[in-house]
Amino acid sequence: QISVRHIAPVENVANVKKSFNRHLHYTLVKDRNVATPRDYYFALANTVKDHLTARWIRTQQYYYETDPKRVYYLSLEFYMGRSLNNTMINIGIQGACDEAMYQMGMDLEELEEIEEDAGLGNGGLGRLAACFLDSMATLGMAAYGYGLRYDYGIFTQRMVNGEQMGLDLEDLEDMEDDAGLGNGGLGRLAACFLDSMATMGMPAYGYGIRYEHGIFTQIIDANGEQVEVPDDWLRYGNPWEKARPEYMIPINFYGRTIEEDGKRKWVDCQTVLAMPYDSPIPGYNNNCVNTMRLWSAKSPNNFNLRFFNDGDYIQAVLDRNLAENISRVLYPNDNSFGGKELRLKQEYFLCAATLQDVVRRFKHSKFGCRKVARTDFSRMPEKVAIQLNDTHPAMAIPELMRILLDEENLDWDTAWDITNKCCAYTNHTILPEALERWPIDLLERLLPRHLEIIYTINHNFMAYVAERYNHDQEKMRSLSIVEEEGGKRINMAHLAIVGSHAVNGVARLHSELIKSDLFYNFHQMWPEKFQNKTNGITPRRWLLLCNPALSDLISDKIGEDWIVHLEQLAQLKQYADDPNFQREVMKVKSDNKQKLAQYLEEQTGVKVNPASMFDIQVKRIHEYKRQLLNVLHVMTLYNRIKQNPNAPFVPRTVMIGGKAAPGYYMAKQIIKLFNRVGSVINNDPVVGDKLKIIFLENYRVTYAEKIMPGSDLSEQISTAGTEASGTGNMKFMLNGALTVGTLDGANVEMAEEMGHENIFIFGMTVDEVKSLKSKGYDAKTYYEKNPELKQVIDQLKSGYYSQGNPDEFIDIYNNLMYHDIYLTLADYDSSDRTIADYGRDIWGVEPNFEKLPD
Ligand code: DL6
Repeated sequence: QISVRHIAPVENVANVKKSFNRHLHYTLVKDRNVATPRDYYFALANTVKDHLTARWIRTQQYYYETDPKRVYYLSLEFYMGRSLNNTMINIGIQGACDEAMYQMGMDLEELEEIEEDAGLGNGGLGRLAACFLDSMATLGMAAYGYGLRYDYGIFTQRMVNGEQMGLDLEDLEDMEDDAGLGNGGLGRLAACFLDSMATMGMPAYGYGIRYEHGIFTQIIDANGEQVEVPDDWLRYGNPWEKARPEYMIPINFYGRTIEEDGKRKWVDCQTVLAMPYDSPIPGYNNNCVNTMRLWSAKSPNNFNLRFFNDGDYIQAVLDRNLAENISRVLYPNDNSFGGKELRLKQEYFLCAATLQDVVRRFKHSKFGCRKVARTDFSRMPEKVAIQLNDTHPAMAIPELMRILLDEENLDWDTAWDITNKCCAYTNHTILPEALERWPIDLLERLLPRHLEIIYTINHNFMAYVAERYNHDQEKMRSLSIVEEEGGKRINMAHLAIVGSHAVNGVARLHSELIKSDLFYNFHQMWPEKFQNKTNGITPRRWLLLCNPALSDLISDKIGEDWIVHLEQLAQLKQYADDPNFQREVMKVKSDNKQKLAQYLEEQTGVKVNPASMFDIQVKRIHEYKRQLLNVLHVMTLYNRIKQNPNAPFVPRTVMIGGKAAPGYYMAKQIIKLFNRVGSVINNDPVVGDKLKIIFLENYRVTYAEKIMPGSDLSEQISTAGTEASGTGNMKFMLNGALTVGTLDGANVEMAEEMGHENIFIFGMTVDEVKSLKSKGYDAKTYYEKNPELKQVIDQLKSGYYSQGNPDEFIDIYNNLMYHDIYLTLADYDSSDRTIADYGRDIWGVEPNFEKLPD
């Protein structure tokens, strides 16, 4: 489905066809007799890339000539998804490509489906980085995304019972249906005899009946558990990237520091090479093409010299893998700090490679000059902005210091001033378990020179704090970059704040919480550093690309400026009461739901009623996001249907999708519970079409593009104060879904923007959460007060959804009842709370919890 607003000029279509055929022959070395759909996809991707290349080179030349301030967005994650459709749209050739494929007997959408997602991210933080690249290119900024080119992105999620294999011969064999025209031994004996008679060359015939239906199929209910399959996204090659081996950069690890001629030196290091791969980032309709540069680790030829010297050549070659493991795989943790040495290597590898590039570009960029053109580093902040996407790339601060001090020979104060003015830090979470705190002994081994620099930064900073706060020890302890409790560690957020000139949160509420709680003392000291930058999403991918029918309808009414100036959507207000427009909008939604229903049936086998309300929660599975609250709600709806099957009920299809971090037991239990609840409800004839439960397996960027346009209800139900912003909430909203949500993250601003009458806000506010926690939250009181809640909790405990096995979900039960820091039960009957508030504050009526006599 593509936009039908523009007719492609014939010559463009002819060009696309010509270029496509040329690539099929000369790039893929295939003709139409042997080419596979994947070859066609690659031929088309290369064709589209051809259209980008001149713009890409010209943009970079333009930057080189005009020498604008460069923005460097450093991120361990770029969750890009697919590029083909986005590129075609942004450079305005989607119509021509569609027509060309059609004329050659192919379907553009089918080819698009062949592209692997570039899944180099976990969730919101990585997708935000990808959206920002699109926006920076569209706004004509000289921006670069710098990250890692992981060989394996975020794992593929499968729901299985037991072992899961990759696609192999056995899998394919399994796809063949059994000819099951027998009951057991007797029938199988007959089949064996046929084989034997044929093998013995007997002129034999088996005669029987061609039953329409053979022996019934027994469906063993899958366990509903997540297993992880590696995401080998580069297996067939990546048509969008360009390797640049000529710009490979050495990166050092380990070793020791010495003093030489009055200067610190880092010596005896192990070196790994960083190889850049560049991908184009086209702006929308502005001919600007920026660069995302991802680094891949390459072993140097002299890696493991010791083995070479011992003559163990084979071992030395095999060990090259060890160095290259640095960029092997994305750590699949979202909002949690794993603390692994390899992860620290990844973080430093990105920072060191990127900063060498940044400094080189700074020195060399001046009116096309090949020689070193700039030596005055004090001007660096005029030309360089480095944005740290969370603390993951915070080693950029000591690394930039190291380069300026040890390699460029600047004095400490000048180097510190430059570093501070260039760097800025975005915080994406206040969850304590996500905050990075690297143990000193690890840093000392891996990056000894950087630890020295961090110590000096902290020493100077502590001197400042001491002077400012009259040597207040408690203040000094709470602000220090070096933490002493529970083993010495470096608090990376503190390092990032001290080393940056700006610190921002990602939604108004979150930015306030940073100031009042997480970084309270820092804010007291440096209020001017703290800012808010509420997250956003690119309307190109999240409306224009994924929902062409709605985009066309909008453009027909208000023109196309909204694609770059989203605030223009407000013009649609004038049509809000127009019945024709309403009908057209509803028609688009219903077509999108139809399409989604069909896709879901193909994927899951569950028949979905497209007229039911599509109630969707898609995001990483995490206790704070409270998918469990959603599950409890589903269980409640089920009980209500069972109790009164003939009562009127708005049919609902409840969908949850998202990956659990592989080591996150509770998140995996939640997935399992949802699937178990689903298999009970979906197979209960009393329920029929009224309620269907679907787990959306392997939720990712591409899946989100299919889901958002067909959504009715968007679930954004985190405990107030825990979700920094959320961006899925915005994607749903842009596609016309209503939101049921707590006053958390960006929901707060969304509610203001759309008006509280257009959003279902429920649950505790941040202040209510705080006061409940300080009073002491006791889940039992909620459980005892609400009979519906009691029923679902009892069912959870009794094995109602686990074939009578009470142990299966006992950990969820115990967690909900005794250790739930996310206060799930307190928000369960939130409509009761709302009514109680109305009663007290407006109607003057107190709620009464006395049971009336039977
Ligand atoms: O800012 C992007 C995104 C927010 O929308 C989510 O609310 C937040 O949970 C997420 N944060 C992380 C934190 N990871 N670390 N560190 O992913 O950021």
